[in-house]
Amino acid sequence: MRLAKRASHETPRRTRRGRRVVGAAFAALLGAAVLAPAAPAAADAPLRDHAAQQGFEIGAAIAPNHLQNDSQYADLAATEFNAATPENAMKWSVTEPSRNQFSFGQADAFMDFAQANNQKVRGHTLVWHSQLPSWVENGNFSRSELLSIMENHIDQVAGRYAGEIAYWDVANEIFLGDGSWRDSVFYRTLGPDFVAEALRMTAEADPNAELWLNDYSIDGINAKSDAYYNLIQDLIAQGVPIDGIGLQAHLINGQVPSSMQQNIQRFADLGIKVAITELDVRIQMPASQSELEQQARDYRAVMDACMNVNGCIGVTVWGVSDQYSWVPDTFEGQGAPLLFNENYQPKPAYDAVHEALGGTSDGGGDDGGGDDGGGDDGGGTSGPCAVSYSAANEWNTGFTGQITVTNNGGSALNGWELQFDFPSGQQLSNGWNAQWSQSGSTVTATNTSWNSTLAAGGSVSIGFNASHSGSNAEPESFTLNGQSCSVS
Ligand code: G2I
Repeated sequence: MRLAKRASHETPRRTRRGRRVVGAAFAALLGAAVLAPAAPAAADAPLRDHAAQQGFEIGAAIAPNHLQNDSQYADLAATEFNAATPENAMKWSVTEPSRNQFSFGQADAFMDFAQANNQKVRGHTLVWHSQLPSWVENGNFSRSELLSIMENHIDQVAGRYAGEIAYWDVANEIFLGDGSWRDSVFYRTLGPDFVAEALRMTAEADPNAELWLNDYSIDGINAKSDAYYNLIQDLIAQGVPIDGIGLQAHLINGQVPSSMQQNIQRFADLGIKVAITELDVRIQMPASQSELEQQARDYRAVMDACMNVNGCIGVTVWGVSDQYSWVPDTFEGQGAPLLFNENYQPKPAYDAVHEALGGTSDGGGDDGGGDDGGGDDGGGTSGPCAVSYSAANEWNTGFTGQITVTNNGGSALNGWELQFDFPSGQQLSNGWNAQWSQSGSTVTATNTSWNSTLAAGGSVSIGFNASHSGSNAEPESFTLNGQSCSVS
């Protein structure tokens, strides 16, 4: 039963402009620095530029204390990521350490940074058995008292940032490895219902936020992810609001579950969104070069598993650099789990994520400012369009193809169609960022509703999976809206 909602909040919310307004204002001020770039992202552009071109989110867990004390950390957090999760700043122990005494200094600092950098925010987290202050964890509450404590907490925290948070991790880590319910004050006092209650309370506190569940070790198909699959089906059947499931993906080097993409797909097939919310890949220290290369392959596999499924909206790494990761504090002798090392240098894993997003790591084509569309600069950007094609990831019987199409004409295309022929019998199986079809050897990729405009000088990155039977020659020519493109 829902409790009556209080008429007003105890602590007045700070007056905030809505995120979108803030975003637009900053975008107007800062131009390309914060906008999804209209011009093609240079090959070596930051992750977020490539991600933006694909409508994909690449996020990091961010800690406000490091933002203040470490400018390298703050720079990378701002320039590389278009999404952000507060690593600890919005947890219960930080926001409501004593009953009904709220403290938002860290959470506000985090929000200010994310908004200044036009980053989509994942609120983390409202109801979790861990990082609970002892007054909650050890309280002996009646059902109605705990419901009112939960409602007040959600109301104050989610309400404060209403309209500014894209996704809330409403309930975190509610199941154990065997798929049974985890013991917590919430489960003990309220039974499994606490999840539906928390989802409804959050919907009321912030009607614009998407409502997500989140957990670790549910990256592949197993008893624990089955429990979420069943719970989410039940919630949907009961009309409880639920928008997404976060797979944390705290992984061990070399151990990406083989069923990860299939698992993501089954949740997406339920009609909810999926994201990788806390990715890191830990290595037994000291990390050798070959372990770092294995780690890069793992990052790539996770990126591909998400990007290959419509409905998997983004990947967030759990920290900016190896410098401050939670891993060495928790797993003795293990570390180096992130994209940048402790000196903020990009690791092979960074290149792997960069390539998965459509960037390259060969530095092969930074033309700085796009083409003016008029003259022939003799550098391969003449003609109405340019295509770069790569068989990014090849195995015995198949491969992933990545294509970047650039409009070198002087005006925007409103609607586009790319065609090419597979030369050696390859067969398309699925694709993304375009509508894909194959007839005989001819493959056609047509714009989706959200990338139908291809600006003058703009580019779009699209991709597909296809099978081959041993030989995988690359297509030699491409047309865009019937006009032949230069190929690189
Ligand atoms: O444990 C890894 C993650 C698993 N999923 C939920 C996440 O919220 C969780 O994040 C970690 C943070 O990365 C750590 O930074 O959650 C830990 C707490 O369970 C965080 O650790 C805490 C330490 O336990 C505290 O001693 C410390 O004061 O971080 C605090 C702030 O640095």
